[in-house]
Amino acid sequence: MMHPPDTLRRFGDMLEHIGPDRMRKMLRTMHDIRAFEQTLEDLYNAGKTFGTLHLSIGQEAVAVGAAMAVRYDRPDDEVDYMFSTHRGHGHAIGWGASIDAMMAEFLGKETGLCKGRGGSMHMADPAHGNFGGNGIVGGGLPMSVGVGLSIKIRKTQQLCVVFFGDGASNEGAFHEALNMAALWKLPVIYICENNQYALSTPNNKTFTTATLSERAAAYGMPGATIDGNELGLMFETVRAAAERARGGGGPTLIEAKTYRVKGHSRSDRQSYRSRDEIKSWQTDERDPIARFTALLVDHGLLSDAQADAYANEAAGTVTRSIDFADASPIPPLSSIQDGLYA
Ligand SMILES: Cc1ncc(C[n+]2csc(CCOP(=O)(O)OP(=O)(O)O)c2C)c(N)n1
Ligand SMILES: [Mg+2]
Repeated sequence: MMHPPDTLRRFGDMLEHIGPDRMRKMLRTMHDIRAFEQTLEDLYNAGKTFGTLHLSIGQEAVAVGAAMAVRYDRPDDEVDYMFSTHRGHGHAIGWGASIDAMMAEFLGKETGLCKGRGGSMHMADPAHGNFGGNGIVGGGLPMSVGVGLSIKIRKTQQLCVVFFGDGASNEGAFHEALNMAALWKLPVIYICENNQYALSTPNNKTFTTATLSERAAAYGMPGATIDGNELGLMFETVRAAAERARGGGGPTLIEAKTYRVKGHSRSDRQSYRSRDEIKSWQTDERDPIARFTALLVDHGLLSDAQADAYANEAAGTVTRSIDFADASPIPPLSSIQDGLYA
Protein backbone atom coordinates (compact mmCIF):
# COMPACT_ATOMS: atom_id res chain seq x y z
CA MET A 1 0.00 0.00 0.00
CA MET A 2 1.15 3.59 -0.69
CA HIS A 3 1.58 5.58 2.52
CA PRO A 4 1.66 9.41 2.55
CA PRO A 5 5.06 10.83 3.63
CA ASP A 6 3.61 12.37 6.83
CA THR A 7 2.11 9.05 7.83
CA LEU A 8 5.48 7.37 7.34
CA ARG A 9 7.25 10.04 9.40
CA ARG A 10 4.74 9.66 12.24
CA PHE A 11 5.06 5.89 12.10
CA GLY A 12 8.85 6.26 12.39
CA ASP A 13 8.46 8.62 15.38
CA MET A 14 6.13 6.22 17.12
CA LEU A 15 8.55 3.35 16.54
CA GLU A 16 11.28 5.42 18.17
CA HIS A 17 9.12 6.39 21.16
CA ILE A 18 7.37 3.15 22.05
CA GLY A 19 8.99 0.39 19.97
CA PRO A 20 7.51 -2.44 17.89
CA ASP A 21 6.08 -4.53 20.75
CA ARG A 22 3.75 -1.79 21.98
CA MET A 23 2.80 -0.96 18.41
CA ARG A 24 1.81 -4.55 17.75
CA LYS A 25 -0.11 -4.44 21.04
CA MET A 26 -2.04 -1.45 19.72
CA LEU A 27 -3.06 -3.41 16.65
CA ARG A 28 -4.10 -6.35 18.79
CA THR A 29 -6.16 -4.03 21.02
CA MET A 30 -7.98 -2.62 17.98
CA HIS A 31 -8.79 -6.20 16.99
CA ASP A 32 -10.02 -6.90 20.54
CA ILE A 33 -12.38 -3.93 20.34
CA ARG A 34 -13.75 -4.92 16.97
CA ALA A 35 -14.18 -8.58 17.89
CA PHE A 36 -15.80 -7.65 21.21
CA GLU A 37 -18.30 -5.29 19.61
CA GLN A 38 -19.11 -7.61 16.72
CA THR A 39 -19.87 -10.30 19.29
CA LEU A 40 -22.02 -7.93 21.38
CA GLU A 41 -24.12 -7.28 18.30
CA ASP A 42 -24.54 -11.03 17.73
CA LEU A 43 -25.46 -11.61 21.39
CA TYR A 44 -27.91 -8.75 21.34
CA ASN A 45 -29.55 -10.04 18.18
CA ALA A 46 -29.77 -13.48 19.77
CA GLY A 47 -31.77 -11.94 22.63
CA LYS A 48 -29.09 -12.55 25.27
CA THR A 49 -29.53 -9.13 26.88
CA PHE A 50 -31.75 -6.04 27.09
CA GLY A 51 -31.49 -2.30 26.54
CA THR A 52 -29.67 -0.83 23.60
CA LEU A 53 -26.20 -1.01 22.14
CA HIS A 54 -23.94 1.60 20.49
CA LEU A 55 -21.02 0.24 18.48
CA SER A 56 -17.78 2.06 17.63
CA ILE A 57 -16.69 -0.28 14.83
CA GLY A 58 -14.54 1.80 12.46
CA GLN A 59 -13.52 4.22 15.24
CA GLU A 60 -11.00 1.98 17.06
CA ALA A 61 -7.90 4.11 16.37
CA VAL A 62 -9.33 7.07 18.29
CA ALA A 63 -9.56 5.08 21.53
CA VAL A 64 -6.33 3.11 21.15
CA GLY A 65 -4.17 5.98 19.87
CA ALA A 66 -5.27 8.16 22.79
CA ALA A 67 -4.87 5.44 25.41
CA MET A 68 -1.32 4.57 24.37
CA ALA A 69 -0.32 8.24 24.60
CA VAL A 70 -1.27 8.49 28.29
CA ARG A 71 -0.79 6.50 31.55
CA TYR A 72 -3.78 4.30 32.31
CA ASP A 73 -1.67 1.53 33.84
CA ARG A 74 -0.32 3.36 36.89
CA PRO A 75 -1.19 3.32 40.61
CA ASP A 76 -3.77 5.64 42.20
CA ASP A 77 -2.29 9.13 42.14
CA GLU A 78 -0.38 8.55 38.91
CA VAL A 79 -3.15 7.14 36.71
CA ASP A 80 -4.56 9.28 33.90
CA TYR A 81 -8.36 9.53 34.11
CA MET A 82 -10.87 9.08 31.32
CA PHE A 83 -14.54 9.85 30.72
CA SER A 84 -16.25 7.82 28.02
CA THR A 85 -19.55 8.10 26.15
CA HIS A 86 -22.59 5.97 25.29
CA ARG A 87 -20.35 4.54 22.51
CA GLY A 88 -17.59 3.56 24.88
CA HIS A 89 -16.52 -0.12 24.66
CA GLY A 90 -13.41 0.87 22.70
CA HIS A 91 -12.42 3.53 25.23
CA ALA A 92 -12.70 1.02 28.09
CA ILE A 93 -10.71 -1.71 26.30
CA GLY A 94 -8.10 0.85 25.27
CA TRP A 95 -7.84 1.94 28.91
CA GLY A 96 -6.98 -1.62 29.93
CA ALA A 97 -10.34 -3.01 31.09
CA SER A 98 -10.68 -6.79 31.33
CA ILE A 99 -12.69 -8.19 28.43
CA ASP A 100 -14.05 -10.94 30.69
CA ALA A 101 -15.36 -8.32 33.13
CA MET A 102 -16.79 -6.23 30.29
CA MET A 103 -18.63 -9.20 28.81
CA ALA A 104 -19.96 -10.12 32.25
CA GLU A 105 -21.10 -6.50 32.67
CA PHE A 106 -22.85 -6.56 29.31
CA LEU A 107 -24.66 -9.75 30.29
CA GLY A 108 -25.62 -8.40 33.73
CA LYS A 109 -23.43 -10.71 35.84
CA GLU A 110 -22.00 -10.24 39.34
CA THR A 111 -18.43 -10.53 37.96
CA GLY A 112 -19.00 -7.58 35.61
CA LEU A 113 -16.94 -4.39 35.78
CA CYS A 114 -19.82 -2.73 37.67
CA LYS A 115 -21.23 -5.93 39.14
CA GLY A 116 -23.73 -6.15 36.32
CA ARG A 117 -25.50 -2.92 37.30
CA GLY A 118 -24.35 -0.74 34.42
CA GLY A 119 -24.42 -2.75 31.21
CA SER A 120 -23.13 -1.60 27.84
CA MET A 121 -23.18 2.16 28.51
CA HIS A 122 -21.56 2.18 31.95
CA MET A 123 -18.24 0.36 31.75
CA ALA A 124 -16.44 2.07 34.63
CA ASP A 125 -13.04 0.73 35.63
CA PRO A 126 -11.56 2.93 38.38
CA ALA A 127 -8.43 0.76 38.67
CA HIS A 128 -7.41 2.13 35.27
CA GLY A 129 -8.68 5.68 35.82
CA ASN A 130 -11.80 5.00 33.74
CA PHE A 131 -14.87 6.77 35.14
CA GLY A 132 -17.09 5.01 32.63
CA GLY A 133 -19.58 5.82 29.94
CA ASN A 134 -22.69 7.89 30.18
CA GLY A 135 -26.20 7.85 28.75
CA ILE A 136 -26.28 11.64 28.93
CA VAL A 137 -24.80 13.07 25.74
CA GLY A 138 -21.94 15.34 26.85
CA GLY A 139 -22.26 14.05 30.43
CA GLY A 140 -18.51 13.62 30.91
CA LEU A 141 -17.69 17.21 29.97
CA PRO A 142 -18.70 19.03 33.17
CA MET A 143 -17.27 16.23 35.32
CA SER A 144 -13.91 16.58 33.60
CA VAL A 145 -13.64 20.09 35.01
CA GLY A 146 -14.05 18.75 38.54
CA VAL A 147 -11.49 16.01 37.95
CA GLY A 148 -9.07 18.48 36.35
CA LEU A 149 -9.47 20.79 39.33
CA SER A 150 -8.85 17.91 41.73
CA ILE A 151 -5.60 17.07 39.93
CA LYS A 152 -4.55 20.69 40.10
CA ILE A 153 -5.31 20.98 43.83
CA ARG A 154 -3.51 17.70 44.58
CA LYS A 155 -0.56 18.85 42.43
CA THR A 156 -0.05 15.44 40.79
CA GLN A 157 1.24 14.78 37.28
CA GLN A 158 -2.09 13.27 36.20
CA LEU A 159 -4.43 14.38 33.46
CA CYS A 160 -7.96 13.61 32.31
CA VAL A 161 -9.08 12.59 28.81
CA VAL A 162 -12.72 13.19 27.87
CA PHE A 163 -14.29 11.58 24.82
CA PHE A 164 -17.49 13.05 23.39
CA GLY A 165 -19.25 13.16 20.03
CA ASP A 166 -19.82 15.81 17.38
CA GLY A 167 -23.41 15.96 18.65
CA ALA A 168 -22.24 16.61 22.21
CA SER A 169 -20.17 19.56 21.02
CA ASN A 170 -23.42 21.47 20.49
CA GLU A 171 -24.54 20.99 24.08
CA GLY A 172 -24.22 23.94 26.46
CA ALA A 173 -22.15 21.72 28.74
CA PHE A 174 -19.39 21.59 26.13
CA HIS A 175 -18.97 25.37 26.03
CA GLU A 176 -19.18 25.81 29.79
CA ALA A 177 -16.68 23.03 30.46
CA LEU A 178 -14.11 24.19 27.92
CA ASN A 179 -14.30 27.78 29.06
CA MET A 180 -13.75 26.91 32.70
CA ALA A 181 -11.03 24.34 31.99
CA ALA A 182 -9.15 26.93 29.94
CA LEU A 183 -9.66 29.66 32.54
CA TRP A 184 -8.24 27.46 35.30
CA LYS A 185 -5.60 25.88 33.01
CA LEU A 186 -6.77 22.38 33.91
CA PRO A 187 -4.91 19.26 32.68
CA VAL A 188 -7.75 17.97 30.50
CA ILE A 189 -7.67 16.67 26.92
CA TYR A 190 -10.97 17.12 25.10
CA ILE A 191 -11.33 14.55 22.32
CA CYS A 192 -14.30 15.18 20.06
CA GLU A 193 -14.84 11.91 18.25
CA ASN A 194 -16.46 13.29 15.11
CA ASN A 195 -18.01 10.27 13.43
CA GLN A 196 -19.94 12.66 11.15
CA TYR A 197 -23.41 11.95 12.55
CA ALA A 198 -25.33 12.69 15.71
CA LEU A 199 -27.84 9.91 15.45
CA SER A 200 -29.41 10.63 12.02
CA THR A 201 -28.17 14.23 11.74
CA PRO A 202 -25.06 14.87 9.63
CA ASN A 203 -22.38 17.46 10.47
CA ASN A 204 -23.59 19.91 7.82
CA LYS A 205 -26.94 20.26 9.59
CA THR A 206 -25.47 20.97 13.02
CA PHE A 207 -22.64 23.51 12.63
CA THR A 208 -21.40 26.00 10.05
CA THR A 209 -17.65 26.11 10.61
CA ALA A 210 -15.26 23.97 8.59
CA THR A 211 -14.03 22.22 11.74
CA LEU A 212 -15.15 21.79 15.33
CA SER A 213 -11.66 22.35 16.69
CA GLU A 214 -11.67 26.03 15.69
CA ARG A 215 -14.07 26.55 18.59
CA ALA A 216 -11.02 26.14 20.82
CA ALA A 217 -9.96 29.67 19.91
CA ALA A 218 -13.10 31.02 21.59
CA TYR A 219 -11.83 29.70 24.91
CA GLY A 220 -8.15 30.47 24.39
CA MET A 221 -6.91 26.94 24.09
CA PRO A 222 -5.19 25.12 21.20
CA GLY A 223 -7.31 23.02 18.90
CA ALA A 224 -6.55 20.55 16.12
CA THR A 225 -8.64 18.60 13.62
CA ILE A 226 -7.04 15.34 12.64
CA ASP A 227 -7.71 12.08 10.81
CA GLY A 228 -8.83 9.91 13.71
CA ASN A 229 -8.49 6.76 11.61
CA GLU A 230 -4.71 7.16 11.47
CA LEU A 231 -3.44 5.57 14.68
CA GLY A 232 -0.05 7.30 14.55
CA LEU A 233 -1.63 10.73 14.17
CA MET A 234 -3.99 10.12 17.08
CA PHE A 235 -1.05 8.99 19.20
CA GLU A 236 1.15 11.94 18.25
CA THR A 237 -1.58 14.56 18.80
CA VAL A 238 -2.68 13.23 22.18
CA ARG A 239 0.95 12.82 23.26
CA ALA A 240 1.60 16.50 22.55
CA ALA A 241 -1.58 17.53 24.39
CA ALA A 242 -0.55 15.35 27.36
CA GLU A 243 2.85 16.97 27.54
CA ARG A 244 1.20 20.38 27.51
CA ALA A 245 -1.28 19.40 30.21
CA ARG A 246 1.39 17.97 32.51
CA GLY A 247 3.55 21.02 31.98
CA GLY A 248 0.81 23.32 33.29
CA GLY A 249 -0.20 24.56 29.82
CA GLY A 250 -3.87 23.70 30.27
CA PRO A 251 -6.43 21.90 28.12
CA THR A 252 -6.45 21.06 24.40
CA LEU A 253 -9.36 20.35 22.06
CA ILE A 254 -8.77 17.59 19.51
CA GLU A 255 -11.34 16.84 16.83
CA ALA A 256 -10.68 13.29 15.61
CA LYS A 257 -12.51 12.70 12.35
CA THR A 258 -13.74 9.19 11.90
CA TYR A 259 -16.81 7.29 10.74
CA ARG A 260 -19.45 5.19 12.46
CA VAL A 261 -19.75 2.08 10.31
CA LYS A 262 -22.70 0.55 12.19
CA GLY A 263 -26.06 2.16 12.88
CA HIS A 264 -26.44 4.63 15.74
CA SER A 265 -27.90 1.98 18.02
CA ARG A 266 -29.87 -1.22 17.68
CA SER A 267 -32.98 0.43 16.27
CA ASP A 268 -31.47 2.43 13.40
CA ARG A 269 -32.70 1.77 9.85
CA GLN A 270 -30.10 4.23 8.51
CA SER A 271 -32.31 5.88 5.90
CA TYR A 272 -30.18 9.04 6.27
CA ARG A 273 -27.16 7.61 4.42
CA SER A 274 -26.39 5.29 1.54
CA ARG A 275 -24.86 1.82 1.56
CA ASP A 276 -22.17 3.10 -0.81
CA GLU A 277 -21.13 5.77 1.67
CA ILE A 278 -20.76 3.17 4.44
CA LYS A 279 -18.80 0.83 2.15
CA SER A 280 -16.44 3.65 1.16
CA TRP A 281 -15.27 3.81 4.81
CA GLN A 282 -14.60 0.07 5.02
CA THR A 283 -11.81 0.02 2.45
CA ASP A 284 -8.17 -0.79 3.27
CA GLU A 285 -7.31 2.87 2.65
CA ARG A 286 -9.77 4.14 5.28
CA ASP A 287 -10.32 1.39 7.83
CA PRO A 288 -8.10 2.10 10.86
CA ILE A 289 -7.16 -1.55 11.46
CA ALA A 290 -6.29 -2.24 7.81
CA ARG A 291 -4.25 0.95 7.62
CA PHE A 292 -2.14 0.23 10.67
CA THR A 293 -1.72 -3.42 9.68
CA ALA A 294 -0.36 -2.35 6.28
CA LEU A 295 2.14 -0.01 7.94
CA LEU A 296 3.43 -2.72 10.27
CA VAL A 297 3.63 -5.30 7.48
CA ASP A 298 5.30 -2.92 5.01
CA HIS A 299 7.96 -2.06 7.64
CA GLY A 300 8.67 -5.75 8.25
CA LEU A 301 7.34 -5.53 11.84
CA LEU A 302 4.53 -8.01 11.28
CA SER A 303 4.06 -10.94 8.89
CA ASP A 304 0.79 -11.51 7.03
CA ALA A 305 0.37 -14.70 9.05
CA GLN A 306 0.80 -12.80 12.35
CA ALA A 307 -1.73 -10.22 11.19
CA ASP A 308 -4.29 -12.98 10.61
CA ALA A 309 -3.37 -14.58 13.93
CA TYR A 310 -4.19 -11.32 15.78
CA ALA A 311 -7.72 -11.32 14.44
CA ASN A 312 -8.16 -14.97 15.41
CA GLU A 313 -6.67 -14.46 18.88
CA ALA A 314 -9.00 -11.53 19.50
CA ALA A 315 -11.99 -13.66 18.48
CA GLY A 316 -10.78 -16.38 20.88
CA THR A 317 -10.45 -13.90 23.76
CA VAL A 318 -14.00 -12.74 23.22
CA THR A 319 -15.38 -16.29 22.95
CA ARG A 320 -13.71 -17.19 26.26
CA SER A 321 -15.21 -14.07 27.83
CA ILE A 322 -18.69 -15.38 27.01
CA ASP A 323 -17.84 -18.66 28.77
CA PHE A 324 -16.63 -16.63 31.76
CA ALA A 325 -19.81 -14.56 31.84
CA ASP A 326 -22.06 -17.59 31.32
CA ALA A 327 -20.41 -19.33 34.27
CA SER A 328 -20.85 -16.25 36.49
CA PRO A 329 -23.86 -15.75 38.79
CA ILE A 330 -26.39 -12.96 38.40
CA PRO A 331 -26.21 -10.51 41.32
CA PRO A 332 -28.23 -11.78 44.32
CA LEU A 333 -31.41 -9.87 45.13
CA SER A 334 -30.03 -9.22 48.63
CA SER A 335 -27.31 -7.01 47.06
CA ILE A 336 -29.79 -4.71 45.32
CA GLN A 337 -28.97 -1.75 47.58
CA ASP A 338 -25.18 -2.22 47.47
CA GLY A 339 -23.28 0.64 45.90
CA LEU A 340 -26.12 3.16 46.18
CA TYR A 341 -25.04 6.63 47.20
CA ALA A 342 -27.96 7.29 49.53
C1 LIG B 1 -28.54 15.19 26.89
C2 LIG B 1 -29.02 14.19 25.88
N1 LIG B 1 -29.66 14.60 24.78
C3 LIG B 1 -30.09 13.70 23.86
C4 LIG B 1 -29.87 12.35 24.03
C5 LIG B 1 -30.33 11.35 22.96
N2 LIG B 1 -29.14 10.92 22.18
C6 LIG B 1 -28.47 9.80 22.47
S1 LIG B 1 -27.12 9.59 21.48
C7 LIG B 1 -27.45 11.00 20.61
C8 LIG B 1 -26.57 11.45 19.49
C9 LIG B 1 -25.21 11.78 19.97
O1 LIG B 1 -24.39 12.11 18.88
P1 LIG B 1 -22.82 12.27 19.07
O2 LIG B 1 -22.54 13.12 20.25
O3 LIG B 1 -22.28 12.71 17.77
O4 LIG B 1 -22.32 10.80 19.43
P2 LIG B 1 -22.36 9.48 18.53
O5 LIG B 1 -23.66 8.81 18.84
O6 LIG B 1 -22.24 9.87 17.12
O7 LIG B 1 -21.20 8.66 18.99
C10 LIG B 1 -28.61 11.61 21.12
C11 LIG B 1 -29.17 12.86 20.59
C12 LIG B 1 -29.20 11.96 25.22
N3 LIG B 1 -28.92 10.67 25.47
N4 LIG B 1 -28.76 12.89 26.12
MG1 LIG C 1 -21.43 11.56 16.27
